[in-house]
Amino acid sequence: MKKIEKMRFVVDAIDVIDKMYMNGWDERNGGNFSYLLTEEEAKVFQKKKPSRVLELSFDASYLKNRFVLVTATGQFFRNVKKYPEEVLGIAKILEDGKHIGLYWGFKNGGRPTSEFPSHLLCHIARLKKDSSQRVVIHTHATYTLALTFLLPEDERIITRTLWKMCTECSIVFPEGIGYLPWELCGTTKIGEDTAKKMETFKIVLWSMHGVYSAGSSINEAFGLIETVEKAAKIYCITMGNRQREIDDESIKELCDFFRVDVNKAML
Ligand code: 2HA
Ligand code: ZN
Repeated sequence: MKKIEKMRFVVDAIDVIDKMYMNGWDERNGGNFSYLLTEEEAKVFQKKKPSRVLELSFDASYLKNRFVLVTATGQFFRNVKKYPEEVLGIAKILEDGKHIGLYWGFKNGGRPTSEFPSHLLCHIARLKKDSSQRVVIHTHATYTLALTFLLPEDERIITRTLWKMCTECSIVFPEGIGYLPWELCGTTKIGEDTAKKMETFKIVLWSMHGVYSAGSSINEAFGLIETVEKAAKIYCITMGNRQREIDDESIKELCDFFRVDVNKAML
């Protein structure tokens, strides 16, 4: 049998987690990641028994019998290449939706990230919209985080500001960007609030903390954060000195040409 850490989805997860660390986004144990396995990928684990069973603080029965690759609580992204079985693990949401079984990783008594409620609740919200959605990433992307100190707490203003910084933004996230005012992290409540935003947006800012993104693949979820981070960086480095920005007419023209359904409420 192929070693679990050599399976392609694990290799891709390790690669993107390391990349986020190298980007300077995930200091210490900052950030977390989750990926729902396909049926094919889950086959390896189907007949196995979990090494441990843990209780969940919320109902995840919508995801019952699904396997998820997720970062472990307290672990540092910096170590993912060297110690994948400590930084990552694979869990199954059990039949009752209230427990998970652990199948791989979570070495030395590890357990899923403190933000597991946000991850699973976001997966549920996104899956209800689109059955291809499988990845949720939380990271402390530097300029994106900085943006939450600079702009009013208004999704329309934040969305428009980003759309106007890079030509590709309105095409990559035409529904706009969600925003949550500061609240305590690691709770089921912030998970529910983030998931509510994910009913509309694929990307949600957590004020003075970081960002959550969802996608149908690791490339999509990560690419979305990269795009927002680039726009936030352009906003920050041109602050006080901008001679122009992309206007509303150009945004409409772009969305027409590339046939994307732009969120009219943001225009
Ligand atoms: O797990 O980023 O939001 C570390 C965090 C919590
Ligand atoms: Zn965080």
